Amino acid sequence: STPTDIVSRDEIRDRFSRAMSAMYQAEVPQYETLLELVERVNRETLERDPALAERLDAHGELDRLGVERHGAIRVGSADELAMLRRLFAVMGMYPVGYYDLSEAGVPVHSTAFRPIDDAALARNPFRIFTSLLRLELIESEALRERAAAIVKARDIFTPGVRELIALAEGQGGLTDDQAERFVAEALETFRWHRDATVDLATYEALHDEHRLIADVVCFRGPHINHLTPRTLDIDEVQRRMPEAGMNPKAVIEGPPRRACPILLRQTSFKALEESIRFAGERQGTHTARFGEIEQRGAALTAEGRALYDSLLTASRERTRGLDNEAHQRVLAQVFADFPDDEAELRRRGLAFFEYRLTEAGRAAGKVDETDLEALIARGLVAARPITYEDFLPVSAAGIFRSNLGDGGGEAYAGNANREVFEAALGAPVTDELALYAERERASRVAVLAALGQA
Ligand code: OOG
Ligand code: NI
Repeated sequence: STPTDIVSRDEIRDRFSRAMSAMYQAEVPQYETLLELVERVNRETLERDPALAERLDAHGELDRLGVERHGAIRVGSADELAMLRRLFAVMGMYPVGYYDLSEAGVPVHSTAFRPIDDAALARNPFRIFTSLLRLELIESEALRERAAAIVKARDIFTPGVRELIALAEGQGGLTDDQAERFVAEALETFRWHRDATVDLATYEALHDEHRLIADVVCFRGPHINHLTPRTLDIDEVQRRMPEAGMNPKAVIEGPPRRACPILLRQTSFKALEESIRFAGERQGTHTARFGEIEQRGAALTAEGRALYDSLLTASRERTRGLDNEAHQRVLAQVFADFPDDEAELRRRGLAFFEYRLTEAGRAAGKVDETDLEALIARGLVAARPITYEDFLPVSAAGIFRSNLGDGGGEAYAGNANREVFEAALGAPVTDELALYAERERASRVAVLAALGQA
C-alpha cells in the first residue's frame, strides 16, 4: 500500500544534488573555489545587466541558478547501467538523448539522466551525464576478458540502496525518512576510493589501452568525476580561473559568445593527479577528477542544430591549435552566418520558443488572429527561447580528451549503436528534440486557446 506521506521525486533530487555537491566540495577543494568564482561572476553579471536579471527572474530561472549543476560518471556493464536507471528514476531523472563518443576516440556511449517536465526543471534541473564503457571496442581479447571479469566481481550499489529502490518502485515513492536514507545510501555509489581493487600492473595494462578503461574498471565504484555549476558569463570565469589557482582547459567548447546564446558552452579546470593505493600495497596515482562550468542558451530545432554542426565543422580546421582568445575570434567570424536575433531565429525555425500571453493579451478577450507573429507584433503574445537542457557530443569529447590526455585518436571511430545502449539500459532513451518541440507546441496551443482560437 502507498504511504500517505510520500515526498516528491523533485524533493529527493534536490536533496541528492545538494548532498553530492557537499561531498565533492569536501573531496575536491578546487571545486569549492570554482563554485565561489562562479557565484561572484554571476552576481557581478546580474548587477551589470539588470535587464538580464529581470528576464531570468520573470521566467523563474534566477531561483534555479544557484542549485543548477550537472555531473558525470562512467560505468562498466549493462547491469550497472540498468540499476542506475532505476536509482535515478527514484529522483525523477530519466534517460534523455544518445551520445556516441567513439567518434571522438573515446570508447563509450552515453545518455543524460535528467528531469523532463517544466516544473521539475524549474525546481532543480540536476543532470548526470552517464557513460557506458564499450569493452567490445578493446582490441586485446585477454584484456577485454580481464576487464569484464573485474567489473562483474564488484557491486557498485549498497544493499541499502537496492532495498530502497525496490521499495520506491513497489510503493510509488519514498517517505521523508526513507528519502533521507536513500540519499545517504545512493551517495555511496558516487564516492571516490583511494584504494584500487587491482594491482598496479593490471591498472597499467588497462591504462595503456586507454586511461578511461582504467578509470572505469579499477575502482569499487563510478566516482563522480566532475560537477558543473551554471555561469552567466563563461568567458569571464575562464579568464579568472588562473588567478584563483585553477588550470583551465585550453579552449571553451561549443558556440562563441553571442547576443542570443544558443545551446551550451563549457570549459573546465584540468583533472587533478591523486594518490592511490593499489592491491599489494603499491602506491601510485590516478587522474580523473575535475571541475567544469557551463553556460546555457536556446535549444535549437533540427534545422538550427544542422546549421550549428556545419559551422562548427567548418571552423575545425581554422581553430586547430589556437589559444582560447584566437579560437573565439575565429568562431565568432564563422558563426556570423548563424542569426543572432530572437525574432529571426524564430521566423526561420532555428530555435525552440515558448509562447505566453502578455498582460495586454490577457485583457484582450477573444481575438480573431491565429498567426503568432502577428499576435506578437500586436503585443498580445510574448515568445522566449526554451533553454537547452542537454549536452553536445563534440563538446563532451573535448571535455573527455582534455582530462584524459590526448591520444586514442580515431581508434574507435564511427561505432554509434543506440540499440545496444538501450538494451543495456533496459529502456529506450527519450529523444530530446521531441521534448522541446512538445513544449513549444503546448505553449502555442494554450495561448491560442486563451485567445478563443481553440
Ligand atoms: C563526461 C564528459 C561529458 C559534458 O559536460 O559534456 C560531460 C565524462 O568525462 O565522463 O560531462
Ligand atoms: Ni560535464
